[in-house]
Amino acid sequence: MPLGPPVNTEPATAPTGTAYVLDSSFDINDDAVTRTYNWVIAMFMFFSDGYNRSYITINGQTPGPLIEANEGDTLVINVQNNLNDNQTSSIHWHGIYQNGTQYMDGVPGATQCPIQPGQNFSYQFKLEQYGTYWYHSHSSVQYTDGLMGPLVVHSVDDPLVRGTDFDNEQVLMVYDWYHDEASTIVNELLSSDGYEGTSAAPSPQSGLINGQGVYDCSLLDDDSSANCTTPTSYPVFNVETGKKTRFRLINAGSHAQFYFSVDEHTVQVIEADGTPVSGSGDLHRIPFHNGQRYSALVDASVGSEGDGFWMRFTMNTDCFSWVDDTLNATALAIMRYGSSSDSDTDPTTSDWSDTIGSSCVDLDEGLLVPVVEKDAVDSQAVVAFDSAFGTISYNGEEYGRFFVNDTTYTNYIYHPVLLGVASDGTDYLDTEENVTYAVFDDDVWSGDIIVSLTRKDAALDHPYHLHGYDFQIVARGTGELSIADAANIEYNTTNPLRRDTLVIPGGSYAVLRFGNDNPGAWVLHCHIAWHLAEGFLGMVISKPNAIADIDFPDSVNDLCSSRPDFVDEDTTEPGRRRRRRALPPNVAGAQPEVSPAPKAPLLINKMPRGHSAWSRRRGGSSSL
Ligand SMILES: [Cu+2]
Repeated sequence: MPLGPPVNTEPATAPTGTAYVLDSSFDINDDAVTRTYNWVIAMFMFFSDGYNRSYITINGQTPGPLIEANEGDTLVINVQNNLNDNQTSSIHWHGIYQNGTQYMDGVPGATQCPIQPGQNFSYQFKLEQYGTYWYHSHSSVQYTDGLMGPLVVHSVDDPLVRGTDFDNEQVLMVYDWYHDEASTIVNELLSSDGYEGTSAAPSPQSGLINGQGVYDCSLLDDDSSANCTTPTSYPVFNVETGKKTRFRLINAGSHAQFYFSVDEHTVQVIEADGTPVSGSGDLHRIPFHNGQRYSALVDASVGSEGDGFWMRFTMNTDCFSWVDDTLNATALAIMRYGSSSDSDTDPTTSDWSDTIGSSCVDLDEGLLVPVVEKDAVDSQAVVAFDSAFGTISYNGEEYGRFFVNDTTYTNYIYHPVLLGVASDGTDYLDTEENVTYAVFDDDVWSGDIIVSLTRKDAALDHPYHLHGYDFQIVARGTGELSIADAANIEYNTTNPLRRDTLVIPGGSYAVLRFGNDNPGAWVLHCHIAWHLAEGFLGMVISKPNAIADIDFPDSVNDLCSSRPDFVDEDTTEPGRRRRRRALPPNVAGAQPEVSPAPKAPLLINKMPRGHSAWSRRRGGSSSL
């Protein structure tokens, strides 16, 4: 199929109105069906928060279409990549186990080769879980530019029942937004100069809620403000007077942890990353970080028909290394009683008085008790991941990178590890030294992953996401936890919280226990898109012998064989390591400059104490 224009000039659309409202007519008792979606990925201009720039869209929409299905259904998503400039793509289904369809996890370099421009790939998998999930590109930083959307799975087994526990449902996708394209930011971030002079993750400009926001253009200098028109109204979300709404919160962001609150309304958390929970009590604010989801129950019994209350989505800037003065840190929306979409009458309500936390941490897990109880079983294997920020030297220049167990992830997108292990067994891992692996053998049915943020990465907090599983958080603590010491600590094995994304604060560790029952190559990474781009990823290999028995569909093998001849087999991603001005022009048919392939051992220089990248950390310590 021929590609369209590089950027479509007509504006993209946001999922306004009822696009993300779950309809009560959706029958969760239906027999299992196959649901088919046809998506075209392309770039459109848009101005969601008032600032005009390009977005990566699905069928012209950003964020993308809601997928709503029942447990037991099979999803078929035909993805047509119509991006130009040789941009390959992929879609990852965040939190979906993919047990038996490991090659559909959507991670180039781990579970598949990427989808070529002009190519169509069909993701097909069965849903064997329920809850609030989302999907996003796992190619470069495309999701930061808008290529993502919500995925909600119902089940007759879900203890949270519409009509009993809540009356209405609404998805709220919330994310930090950048006025520079993410591809531009990441190219500079990975260069020796960094972005805005630093290799620390960038500060966003605003927050979007379901693709809508209000940016104060006066924060920009004259050059940029010519491209910016401050919107005159806020997004409106309706609630039924006297009824309970389940807001399915998804942090689809790339850096910012958000606090969610509604003026004069307490909220209860009833689901965390697909796990129904109880015990949160009445909260004023809910913090949620990149990749995390919560269902927040709001009882519309405070006001009366037509009343409006501010909904606040406030970034926790304590999670940032530096804050730009162009940041609008709070995204506002109007929660309006009844069906009026009036966006002209602003609420006059006041925020809760409790301050936004001064640390970058999860909602207390003690408040999130799984309703479907599951005690942790003893683990038979334990691995330890630590992380570090440092630099690599290449051709006389220094580049800021993250390291997991002293290896900075270099993603060879045409060497998917799953396919390599399937053909060569774990010997394959000895030939690919671009990532840290942890192998959980076939006879292990429960494993522990220790993640420590202490040794050389004690200054930052990271939201960790594991693919292929949810895990039980069986321990947290301060300092570093070695494998030897892990035998001597106390574990919380009584119905611990299960989730797939957690925040690990700097200077601490967490122990993640998982059932090793899903053969595959599962990435474990920081969900801050910028940290991932800088190499913050390790890999968990589950049941290597079972991987050898996987029967790959032809379509998956074809992705690898359809690499064009002019594209190097050792292409890495994200590429284009040079400064923006030095980048070669994107000529049709030409491949952007490939990153140097650091297969030889790299000289690793740990970043010295007080380096400028961290000394800009706002209000925090700069010590490493
Ligand atoms: Cu991180």
